[in-house]
Amino acid sequence: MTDNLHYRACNLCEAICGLVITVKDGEVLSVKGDPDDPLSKGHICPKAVALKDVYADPDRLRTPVRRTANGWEAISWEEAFEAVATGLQRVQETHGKDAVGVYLGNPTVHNWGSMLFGPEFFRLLQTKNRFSATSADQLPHHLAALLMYGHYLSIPVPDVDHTDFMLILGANPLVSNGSLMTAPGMDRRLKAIRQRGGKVVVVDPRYTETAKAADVHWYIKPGEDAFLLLAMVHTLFDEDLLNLGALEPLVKNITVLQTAVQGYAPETVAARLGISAGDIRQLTRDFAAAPSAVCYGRMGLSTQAFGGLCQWLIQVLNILTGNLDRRGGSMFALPAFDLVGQQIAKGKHGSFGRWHSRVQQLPEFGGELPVAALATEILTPGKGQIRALVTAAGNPVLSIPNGQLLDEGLQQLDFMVSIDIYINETTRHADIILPPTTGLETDHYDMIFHVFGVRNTARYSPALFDRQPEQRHDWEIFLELANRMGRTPGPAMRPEQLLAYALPFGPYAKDGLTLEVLKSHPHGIDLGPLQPCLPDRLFTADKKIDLIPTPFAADLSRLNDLLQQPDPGMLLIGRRQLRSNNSWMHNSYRLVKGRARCTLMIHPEDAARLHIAEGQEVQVESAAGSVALPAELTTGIMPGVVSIPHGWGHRPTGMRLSVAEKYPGVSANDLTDYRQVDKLSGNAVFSGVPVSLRPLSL
Ligand SMILES: Nc1nc2c(c(=O)[nH]1)N[C@H]1C(S)=C(S)[C@@H](COP(=O)(O)OP(=O)(O)OC[C@H]3O[C@@H](n4cnc5c(=O)[nH]c(N)nc54)[C@H](O)[C@@H]3O)O[C@H]1N2
Ligand SMILES: Nc1nc2c(c(=O)[nH]1)N[C@H]1C(S)=C(S)[C@@H](COP(=O)(O)OP(=O)(O)OC[C@H]3O[C@@H](n4cnc5c(=O)[nH]c(N)nc54)[C@H](O)[C@@H]3O)O[C@H]1N2
Ligand code: SF4
Ligand SMILES: [Mo]
Repeated sequence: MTDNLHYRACNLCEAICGLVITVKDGEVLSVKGDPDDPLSKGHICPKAVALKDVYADPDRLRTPVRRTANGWEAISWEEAFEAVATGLQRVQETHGKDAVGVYLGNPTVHNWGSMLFGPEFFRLLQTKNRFSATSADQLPHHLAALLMYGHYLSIPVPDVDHTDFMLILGANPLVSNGSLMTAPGMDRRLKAIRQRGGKVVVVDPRYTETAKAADVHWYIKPGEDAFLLLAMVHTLFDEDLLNLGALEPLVKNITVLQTAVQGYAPETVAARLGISAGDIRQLTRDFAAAPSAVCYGRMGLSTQAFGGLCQWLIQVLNILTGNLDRRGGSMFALPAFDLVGQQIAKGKHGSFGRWHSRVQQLPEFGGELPVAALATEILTPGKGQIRALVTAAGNPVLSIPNGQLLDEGLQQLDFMVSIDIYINETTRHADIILPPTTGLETDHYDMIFHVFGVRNTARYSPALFDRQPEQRHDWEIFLELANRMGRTPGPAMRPEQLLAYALPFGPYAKDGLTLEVLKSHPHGIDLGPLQPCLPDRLFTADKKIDLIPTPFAADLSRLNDLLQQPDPGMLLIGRRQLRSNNSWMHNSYRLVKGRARCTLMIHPEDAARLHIAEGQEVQVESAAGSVALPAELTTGIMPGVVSIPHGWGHRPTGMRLSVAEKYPGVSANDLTDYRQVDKLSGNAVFSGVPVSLRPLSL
């Protein structure tokens, strides 16, 4: 057989980079960036090569397994489906529908089969106990989008390729490769802003890779961003810098907003922030004066106690300066598979607060409850207690607050099933694991991340390798589970057929975009830069943007309470790493080899005060638990703040991850606390967790 070139989009993260893969005799020889992809233009990161490791990983499950007293035993799909249906039905018959919980992890949104076929199965389960990684991540963005633009996915993205001023808070796209901003190659894009005379400002408790690529970096104490943003909005009013432009007729409640921000003059909050009032005012003036500007905030802003307020205020800043829906500002993408348009056509906008979690009283969003409530819903007896769990593409033991507590909860369940490719920290508790195909074995069209593209593009990727007869795709698993849970039996359209069906109703049908056209463009198709679309794509009932929706206004009093609270001492934040992908790619040797990366970053001043030396083991303790890991002294972190990357903490036993087990690290989520949440949205808090440190003897 000769070398074969295969083009596909990487579905590991939001950047959806185009790849060129060389294959010979069923083996991947190389994975490179595709220079002809209109969005990624050749960009690639080290994880893409690991797609080949996941494909070939001997630890990966390819047939269903059942946990027995003597270890895991392979079973047939028929046996597995039967056991799952029986297990779930038995629990629901005895304890009610809500006794079955569901947790969906991050790769769900990177897998169109799961996106298309999962919902019917979950609907048939009829449980209110649904959870997903959303509430450990971007829930505050959805809340702001729902309350201001009328659909929870109407999240504007920075028009990075045309902006003159980018203010980045709590995001590190040079490592994460961008999030809620599908923008592969952010190093190149940020450089281009500066080359055309623009400016990049980063606000982050760490001097991150992105901060290094910016013109200006400010440190900020974790969890204080809402004060900075309020002071900036205050300054816009105070110094008459408002410039709504075309947005003027679309906004409402501007005077209510002005009154609400009156108490937050830069001079009032400066001392608390450690940023001078003059600097805050000047930043606001520069932002307002730039021909175009965009404020963007990601994980560092969402996963803090005031995530909701932060994401609302970012919208406000962009709107009041006329930068929403303007070239170079904050714009809405228009994807070929128009998920938002399709949902609006069905009258679906999203929902918030229709019910609350039983124990912690956290609000529902989009039919889901916050993950911070999952462990207590399993562990607290009473009506509505979760007694069986379905996990799909998730590893909550490592990814939700107080993972240790969840680990205990999972041991008490009557029944658990996981749809996953690995036996890991979470799935080791399952009774049955149903393993799907993954990565190179799946065809792919990105249903979600084109919604957040900084440019409109479309790309269909066929599977590189056929699935083996004994394997099943995620969508096939969900379809069969739905059949067993009461779906009207009968054939269903495959993902590819659903796409073929949807495109002729999509926004580019007029340009002749069909699946056939996509297939004949293996590098993807460029659909052009983002375009202004308001008020057409404003989905609120009155076609107005409320500048201060009531839930945000009400939450300001919780922020003000912070002013009375004593100094919490040392605060923990997280960090992402280029060669990690949340918790699940540490079984690829090429990604974990080298110096141990699960370290405690600490400023040398703090280290000296606490008698901690470089490399020394440090006991880190929070209200939730404690871990011990080596210190990494760096001036690239704010004094008073320490950082631990998440996704580590691999267990020594009970899993089938022979490489990851050798590079265990510790789990940051044994320190994060389910009781510390953004009470408004219910989102988990990973930034600003109070900790104490103690050096362990050398
Ligand atoms: N402390 C702290 N905690 C965090 C974060 C943080 O920054 N700090 N980040 C949060 C964020 S943003 C996120 S998104 C979550 C992620 O949280 P999770 O989604 O719970 O965790 P992942 O590590 O992404 O786990 C993915 C799982 O999917 C499986 N998998 C991989 N590919 C496939 C597939 O194709 N199909 C199926 N069915 N399964 C597959 C993997 O084996 C793994 O078990 O973590 C959150 N937790
Ligand atoms: N290599 C790699 N890429 C990834 C992932 C991965 O695990 N590895 N995960 C993917 C996922 S699921 C997601 S959601 C995205 C996330 O993408 P990003 O949000 O870009 O990634 P993070 O590194 O979490 O960036 C958060 C930043 O916020 C800072 N920060 C922490 N607390 C605060 C605070 O209180 N205020 C401010 N202003 N800043 C704060 C942190 O120091 C950090 O630099 O990345 C995706 N890409
Ligand atoms: S940046 Fe993301 S999409 Fe691009 S190659 Fe890396 S993992 Fe894949
Ligand atoms: Mo995420």
